[in-house]
Amino acid sequence: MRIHLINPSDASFGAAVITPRWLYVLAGATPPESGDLQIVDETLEQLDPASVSAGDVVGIGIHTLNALRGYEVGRAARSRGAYVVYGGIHATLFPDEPFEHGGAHAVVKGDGDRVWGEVITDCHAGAPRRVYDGGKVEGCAMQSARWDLLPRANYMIASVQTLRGCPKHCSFCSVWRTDGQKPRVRESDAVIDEIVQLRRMGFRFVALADDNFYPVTLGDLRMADRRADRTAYDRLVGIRNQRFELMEQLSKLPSDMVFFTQITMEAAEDPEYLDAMRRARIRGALVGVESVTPEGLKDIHKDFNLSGDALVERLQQFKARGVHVLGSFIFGLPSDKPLTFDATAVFAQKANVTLAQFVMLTPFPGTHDFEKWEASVADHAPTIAGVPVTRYWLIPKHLRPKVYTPHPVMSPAEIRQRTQRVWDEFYRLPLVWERAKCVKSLKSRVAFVMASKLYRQMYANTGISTDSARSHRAHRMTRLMARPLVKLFAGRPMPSLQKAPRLSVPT
Ligand code: B12
Ligand code: SF4
Repeated sequence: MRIHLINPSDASFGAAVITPRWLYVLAGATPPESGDLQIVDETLEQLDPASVSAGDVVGIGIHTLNALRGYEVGRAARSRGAYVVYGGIHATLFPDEPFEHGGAHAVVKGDGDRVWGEVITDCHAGAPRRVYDGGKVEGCAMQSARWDLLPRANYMIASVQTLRGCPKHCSFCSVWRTDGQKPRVRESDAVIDEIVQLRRMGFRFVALADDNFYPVTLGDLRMADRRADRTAYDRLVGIRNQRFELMEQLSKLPSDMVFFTQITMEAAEDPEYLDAMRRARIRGALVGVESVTPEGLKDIHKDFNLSGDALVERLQQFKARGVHVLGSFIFGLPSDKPLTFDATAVFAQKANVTLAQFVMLTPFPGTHDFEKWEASVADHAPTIAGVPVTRYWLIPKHLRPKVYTPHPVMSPAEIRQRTQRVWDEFYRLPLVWERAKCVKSLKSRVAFVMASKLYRQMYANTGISTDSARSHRAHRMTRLMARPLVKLFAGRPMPSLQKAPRLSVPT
């Protein structure tokens, strides 16, 4: 009997940018006596259903946009007699759906770190429960990943989590609900152990795949400090100290390592924090700029962000302190106008962000935006292929709309076209080459240009470049670029790298 862990994807490229962490965390949570483990990341290659046999346990992790493919995989596995178990954010939010569409025997809600072993035991006994609640595992109990099982040659960047949860409550994001608003910080030693293991395997680039790397702001501290009861203040100071301790340990790792993460822009007010990030070689951070207008920020409950010149200044602070910004922008907010697109394109240049993504507002389940939208269409939601649009992830991909919420002044087609134009403008070759000056050697500049182009190919998902022949060409190009990029991103393996008490780097 075997255990299969499957990361579903419609598109496979032979190589991928970032390791899907959940696969290797669940591999770590799989009791060794459970049987052989087969890990399939469909962003590399599709599952061969013949590899699944009767009595096997098949774990499938789904987020909203790959749920439909996940259900297809689950039905195929069930028809071969396997036990089919779903987990991940989408299964957590819609625990009944995998039974209806994906041939599920069981669903795990929340974190799989602790509960996965129990699920396997129940399946082996022939009696899985319908729903398991894995809850929100505390930082000290989070499972480390089994990187020894990773096909090293297929990934550019590894992913390690240092905390889960985010204290904010942006209207388009579900993380603060599913992962909680209380940051759950992992122990630095566990994080560093994983990174040392990854460096031994030759990974130089590591994504710190946290929801928000800056969980305690100076404003939070000031507010807590005003209270007579010191509990909250002491807790926040404790979390802040843990962050500095982690960054101190990261700074002791080999000097060619590069980390990046996701962070709120409030970190720019905290030079001490940014300096610690630079010393830790956290060279890049995705910053959710979202909108360049105050009205846009209000639309999404992100009043803690800035707009206008203050925003430019804030983003430049990151760069001034050695942290490059991947600016993330959302188009299609209710207050957006045609001019907003041009203003955003100009802004991205002016703020000198190193990379950028321009996403179209998508009502993801579990968010305020989704609830508002679902309530607004109530029981008269239009249907496509028999599926109400409020369950858009169940609509076959080629029929799925790209814009869902009606906009007061623009049509969906206009939002898509304008968004695509901003992507195209930002990733024009001469501009990318100019931005590539942020790295020194010619090899690094070439890697930067290729990575920028690949990023654009993979994430400019406006539906315009993904139509027809252009989509096939883009797909082929991505496949061709992915392999050489893995090589360009790789570092020298350091099999004898040691940690503790202080890292000694072999010469
Ligand atoms: C890192 C990250 C990325 C990275 C890397 C993705 C990768 N290859 O791993 C990048 C930048 C590429 C990315 C891209 C996108 N992402 Co993303 N990403 C994340 C982030 C911050 C962390 C994911 C992670 O590694 N977590 C660590 C692992 C260990 O945790 P986990 O996945 O939650 O798994 C645990 C449980 O869910 C459970 N579990 C998971 N699977 C299974 C399966 C079984 C069988 C069981 C038992 C349990 C189980 O157990 C695990 C251990 O506890 C999450 C936020 C989050 N909190 O999850 C968003 C998140 C998953 N992303 C999100 C989105 C929207 C996207 C994009 C669509 C963004 C965009 N507009 O382009 C793209 C989609 C890419 C794609 N097609 O897959 C949303 C998904 C929302 C949703 N409802 O689906 C999230 C939740 C963020 C958010 N703001 O809401 N992402
Ligand atoms: S700051 Fe980021 S992770 Fe936190 S709620 Fe907002 S979008 Fe989500």
